[in-house]
Amino acid sequence: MTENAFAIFKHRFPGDLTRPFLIRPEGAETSYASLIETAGRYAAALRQLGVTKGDRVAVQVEKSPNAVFLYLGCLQIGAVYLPLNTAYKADEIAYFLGDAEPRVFLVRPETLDSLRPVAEAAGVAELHAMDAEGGGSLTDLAESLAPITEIADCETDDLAAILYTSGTTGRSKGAMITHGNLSSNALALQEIWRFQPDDVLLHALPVFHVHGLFVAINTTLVTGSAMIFLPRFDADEVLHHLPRATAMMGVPTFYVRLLKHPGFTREATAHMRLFVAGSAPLLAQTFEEFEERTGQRILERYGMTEAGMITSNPYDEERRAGTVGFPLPDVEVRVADEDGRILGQEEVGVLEVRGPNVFKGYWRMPEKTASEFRADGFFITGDMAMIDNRGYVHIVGRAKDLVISGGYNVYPKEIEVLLDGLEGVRESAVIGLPHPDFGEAVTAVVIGDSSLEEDAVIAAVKDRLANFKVPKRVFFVDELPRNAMGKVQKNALRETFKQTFLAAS
Ligand code: MCA
Ligand code: AMP
Repeated sequence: MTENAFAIFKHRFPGDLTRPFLIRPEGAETSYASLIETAGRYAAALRQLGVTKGDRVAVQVEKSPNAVFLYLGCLQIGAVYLPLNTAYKADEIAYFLGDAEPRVFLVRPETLDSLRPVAEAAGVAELHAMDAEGGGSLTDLAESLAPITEIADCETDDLAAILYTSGTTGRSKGAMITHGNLSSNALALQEIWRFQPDDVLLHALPVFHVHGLFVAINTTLVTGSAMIFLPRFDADEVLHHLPRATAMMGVPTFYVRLLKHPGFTREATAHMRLFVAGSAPLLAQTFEEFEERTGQRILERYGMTEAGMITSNPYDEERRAGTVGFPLPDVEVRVADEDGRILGQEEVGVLEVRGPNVFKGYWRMPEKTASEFRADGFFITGDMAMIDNRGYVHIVGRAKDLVISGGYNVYPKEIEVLLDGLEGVRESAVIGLPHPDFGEAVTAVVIGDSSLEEDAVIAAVKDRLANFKVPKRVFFVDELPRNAMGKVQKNALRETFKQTFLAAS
């Protein structure tokens, strides 16, 4: 049997294909039969555009049901799905297209003209638009064609998707995700989180990252269950749709915002069986407030683009605040020092992971890939962790210089390079500061001419960076704190400015 993830999902669809897969906010439902048909039409459209197995299909569109069916159509023909955050600006897109060389690039109608030269420069053969409702030239083509029913034969190791993640050097890396990565993770999550066909997942995450795309959608697909598909997170909307849901997945900011809502009560959540949190650390305070308010314990899990979901708190046993639980079935984790020496329980080091969830490597970066794997196949996550004497994994910090804001990753180097290029800036250091809503907020500390102003610096980078990467504050200093090696001490800067976003809350 093929190892194509779509085939593995489809094998688990409900016997009764009229059952709902996707429920829109206004109530319209799309059945599993309709999913199969629409994905098959997109598969046919991609074929018509010359897409063959292994070709990349880059997509920067609004969240819509059709965007999901297109993703599934890609899997079906063995094409490589390349989702891009809608916040990315033309400069960022130019890099991804140049690196991944997709055959097709699907954009929003409003960016079609501005991205055309970018796509042409990268040699993209087919540029199409998809609107917020999922309509446009590619959908028109899909609707004019008969759906493809066959599923491309794929091995576990064949590429299913490329997801870009920034790096400590400032250059983004395309994580190569395989069919085996997708199916193994979805099946493991279904099992450990006890998904059942009558579950209804409230889906309010974006669908261009692992959390909203793979964790939420693929787990639903292998269960044959339904999801309520909201275009974005909005606390009022979530509360409105909660009565019909049984489970929800979110970044910590979702739960912080829900707890601010007076309607988020024990009664409103009494029928829910599961709230999952991840993508960024969930504060123990949020976990506790949530339990006080609803009587339920959020289930926190831990993952990353390169390895999907890695660990999870248990469903039945104790869910412990400040921990991310145990490795998923078939996944091994260990804590090691910088030289790869394996450490014991309760010792802090870098977390390493091995298993069917771990990606194949970085696209066209064999050396970078080699440097992030140990000889025995463990991937070095860059997260500082400790495994306690009960086996719970604690993420205690990051060895990598990374800021996570509202669940989105921001690598300081990328912003520092831009800031350093501005007239009047001599040097910059970008840090994450505690923020009551986003968890961490991107902040720049700059040495430069006395004529520099905060608003002007922010305005100068805004057009070139996704909005979540834009510094929320810029501070000017005469010098940056350094260690004996001359390296900027970001811990000292974080300490100096730590009250910035907390004071006003
Ligand atoms: C929006 N803004 C942000 C963020 N989002 N700034 C910093 N961090 C953010 N995450 C900007 C907006 O552009 C706007 O700025 C201002 O902040 C306020 O916007 P607001 O309306 O509050 O934002 P929102 O539309 O409500 O979005 C916040 C959000 C969203 C709902 C938390 O960021 C979100 O959906 N995050 C989920 C991210 C996610 O799915 N991560 C999973 C990655 P301005 O007015 O200046 O434009 S996968 C992963 O990490 C691994 C694998 C894992 O373990 O899951
Ligand atoms: P990404 O590169 O977007 O896939 O983000 C992955 C990173 O998010 C991980 O390497 C961690 O640093 C962080 N992360 C994800 N889940 C958690 C969690 N539950 N607790 C702490 N950090 C997390």
